[in-house]
Formats: sequence, C-alpha cells, structure tokens
Amino acid sequence: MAPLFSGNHADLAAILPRLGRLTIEVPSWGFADTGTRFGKFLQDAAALSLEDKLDDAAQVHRLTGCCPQVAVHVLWDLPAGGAPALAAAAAARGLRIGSINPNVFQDQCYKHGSVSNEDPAIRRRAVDHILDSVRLGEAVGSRALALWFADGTNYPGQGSMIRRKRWFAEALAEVHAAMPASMSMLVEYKPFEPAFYHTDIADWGMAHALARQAGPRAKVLVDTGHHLPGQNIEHIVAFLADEGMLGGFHFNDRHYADDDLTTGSIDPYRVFRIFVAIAEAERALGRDLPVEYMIDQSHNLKPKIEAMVQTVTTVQELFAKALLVDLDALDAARRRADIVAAEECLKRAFATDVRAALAEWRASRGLPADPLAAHRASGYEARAAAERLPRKRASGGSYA
Ligand code: RM4
Ligand code: MN
Ligand code: MN
Repeated sequence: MAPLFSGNHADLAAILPRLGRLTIEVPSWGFADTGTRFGKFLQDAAALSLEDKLDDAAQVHRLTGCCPQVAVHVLWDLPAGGAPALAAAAAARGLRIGSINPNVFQDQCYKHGSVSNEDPAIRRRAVDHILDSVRLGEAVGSRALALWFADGTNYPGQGSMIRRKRWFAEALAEVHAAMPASMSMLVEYKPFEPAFYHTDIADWGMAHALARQAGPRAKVLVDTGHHLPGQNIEHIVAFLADEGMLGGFHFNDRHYADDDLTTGSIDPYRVFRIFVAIAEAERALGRDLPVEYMIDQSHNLKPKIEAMVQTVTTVQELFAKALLVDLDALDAARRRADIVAAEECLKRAFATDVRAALAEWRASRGLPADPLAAHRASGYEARAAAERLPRKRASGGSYA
C-alpha cells in the first residue's frame, strides 16, 4: 500500500484525494451517558443499549463517510447473543467492529490489580478475560486488541514494581501467543488515574518494552490525553514510528490530564504536529505505517453525536493541513540550519484554511458539506430522545 502521506503536496487540490484514505474509529462508549467521579449528568438522547450505540455510530459514519469502525468495550457492550450478534448488529448498520477493549479494571476482584495482582487466581482470571476477548475479536473480524490496564498502587511500598512488571510481561506474552495472525495487540499507557502513586504501564517506554517482549504484533497505543504536562507527544510518535512500534492512537484533548475533551479543542497545533511526525516517518521509511486512528472520548456535557462529528471533522482538517507541509522545503531548510524557514513550513500549512476544500470534497462524495449542520437539521437527536427516554425511565435509576 502506498504511504498515507506519500509525496510532497503543497496545494490543496493535490491532497484532497488522500483524505479518503483516513478512516477514524469511534468508541461505543462515546455515545453512552458517562460522568466524572463526582456524578453523571444524563442526556435524554444518550445511548442505552449496544444497538443505540451502533445506531449513533452509523449516524456519524453517514455524516462523515470516514468512520466505518466502532471500538467496543467487552463488558459494557457484549450482547447476550455474543460475537455473532455483535458482528451482525454492526453489519446491519453498514459498520464493522474495530478494536476490542477488554475490561479488567471494574470488577471488585481487581481492587489490587488485574494481571499484576499478588493473587495468582486473580491474575489468571484477568488473563482469561483477555483471552476470551481475543476469541471474541477473532469471531467478529477485529484486527486490534486494545489493552489498557488500571493496575498500579497508591502508596510507596504498597507493591513490588519489579514483580508486577514481570507478571505483566508474562500475561502479555500469553495473550500474544493466543492471537490470530490478523490481530495486533495495542498496549496503552497512562501516567496516573486511577492509581495515584505508580501505574504499572505509566509511559511509552514501559509500553514499548512490554510490547517488544510480548511478540512481533504488539505495538504501542498512544492516547493523546495520557501524558504528563509538557510532554512532547510528536517526539514519542516519531520515535515509536521509526522503531516500527507505533500501533495506533486514541485521540482526545486535555488541559490537565485525562480530560477526554474533543480532539483539537485545546491544542489543535499538537494534533497537527503529530500528523506531521507520521508523514515524516512514512517518508523516512518509504512505506505506509499501519496505524489505527481511533477516538477515545466520552463527553459529559456536549451532545454525544455532535461532539463526535466535531472531532472527526477536526481530525480530518488537521490531517489535511499536515498533508500540506512541504516536506522538501522543510528538509532543505533543516540542512542549511534555517530554523525560521523550517518552522514557517509548519506554520504556513497549519494556517491554511482547509474547510472550504473539505466541504467540496465531501459534496463530491455525496456527503453533507457541513456534517454538523446536517446532523442538526436531521432531527436525529430529538427522535433518539423520544425513543430512548421511555426506556430509560422504565429502567429506573436517576431517570425514574
Ligand atoms: C482509560 C483509557 C482506555 C479507556 C478507558 C475507559 O483512561 O483511555 O483507553 O478504555 O479509559
Ligand atoms: Mn484510551
Ligand atoms: Mn483515557
């Protein structure tokens, strides 16, 4: 496959055809009611069931044309009918199941960790759940197992960091060995939360080491919200890409920590720089980087579908701007140590308004030129609320 960013395009017309190559996976959990540890504010139109979530994802795909895949969280989404029902429900809506996200952070038994728990029976239970998730993924044709662990400790002395590290290595190797050849393992890192002193996979270096030990199809998953303040994410991306260890992204934005804000709402220049890093890596390697572009956001206050559409169009805009960087000029400026000219290559591309070109591109593909306006005009939200609210009331809880 030709590199996603291949070539050196300085003008908009030339980059537009490449836009269709970017598919963005949406998370099922982005459509359900979520909250913070202080509480949940419910939305009448938020999804209750897996079917609702898939309906919402299908609406995002209808509007944007680039979101055919939905990530699922095994415990939150698995229908009674198991894998066949899941795959069929997605296919019926013109979608497919994307990354499979096991959940070993919620059950009471995981209070002191999952695969790094001191209790071997709990470690076994966690690994077994992940192995079940591998089988589920295989049955629904998923090509990625996305692993995020809450494992960590809250106080100095609480756990043996070394013992826990070794248990992680063992668990990931066992899971890797059980994966079909078509599946890759994406190892996610996060510096803190819910653990507040140490997290077993706290940063990209730890994720990288564990992925390498697990096997050749294990790569690192970069969630843009999972970095300490000031960290240079595009540097991490460039490094991992060049090592062949960049597996994918969980896009979102943050101001403080894992805030799950809509991508680009706080720092669009950062996302642009991440895309430029990928473009440069593809050029340096001379090949396509098989990277999964996924969204990991759950909006507490914004309407869910609107927030998702806003995110998707923002990611496309920033991707288009990154395609506009004149990599030849950038390289030439670097070689003559012209810092200003090099930086201007980035600034010029970032400052280009790509929205009209994107609207045209959408229209040419039979998509709404303005997906957000089309969604608002469609009446989807009001229909979903009317249909879902009685079910929510019937299910009791805060809606009763
Ligand atoms: C974590 C991480 C994971 C997501 C969970 C719900 O912070 O971002 O990717 O699955 O949240
Ligand atoms: Mn994530
Ligand atoms: Mn997160």
